[in-house]
Amino acid sequence: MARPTRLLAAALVIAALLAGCGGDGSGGGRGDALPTTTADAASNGASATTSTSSDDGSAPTTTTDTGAGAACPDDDPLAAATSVSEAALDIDGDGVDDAVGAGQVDGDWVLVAELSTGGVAIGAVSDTGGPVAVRPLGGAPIDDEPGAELVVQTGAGAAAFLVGIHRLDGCELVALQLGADAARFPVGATVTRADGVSCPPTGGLVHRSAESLDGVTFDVVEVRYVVEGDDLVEASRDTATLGPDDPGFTALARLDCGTARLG
Ligand SMILES: [Ca+2]
Repeated sequence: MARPTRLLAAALVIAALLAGCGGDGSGGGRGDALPTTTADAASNGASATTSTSSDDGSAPTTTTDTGAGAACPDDDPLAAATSVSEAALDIDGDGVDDAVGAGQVDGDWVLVAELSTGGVAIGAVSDTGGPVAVRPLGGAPIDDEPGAELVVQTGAGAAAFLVGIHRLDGCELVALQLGADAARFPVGATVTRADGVSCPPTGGLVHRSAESLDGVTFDVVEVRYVVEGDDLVEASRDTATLGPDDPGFTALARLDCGTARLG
């Protein structure tokens, strides 16, 4: 049986984790402490982008999957949106930050990236959780295409935020899928549970899920995903048992994806 003093210590540790991830249990109030993430810059280096141009008449047209912002429309649907929030992130991979925004248009959450290579890319967040505004948080390179993937806050609960990932595909900001649904990962902690997400420099995405019976020692499952098309595919799965003195314990509930910041 766990002694009360150990439970108190565990509660203090979890409180520290919550402060570190910006979640205070109030469901995503703005201005909370930011996570202490230290990740590499989101840009993965400049990559020349090619604007498609048509020759006279019959030249075959070639389209690229990413980065061809010049081929995208200029209309910005956020011009008429409410609850707009913004972030800067190099999504098209030319080494220059793009202006990313999220807002509500006729009740639907819309993502927009004004690409430095020209034009506007648009996406949607259709599956939200909790009464919290959808927000672009920044991001990191996750797939093997040029540019960073966008981490989006898609909801929040009592002790955790929900984050999803969008990638640029042509002129669309497509939500990465996990199984049949858009991927959504919790980030946060209670006394007996912690969830965190990392974007390793080598690419892919890691979700840590930790549970505890006594609030002191946590059984951790760490799943690494890689991107195949628009899908997150499990590449490896590791388990560990961590206590407060183990390296990595205080990172269990963090969001550690490039420039992405909760709060
Ligand atoms: Ca850019």
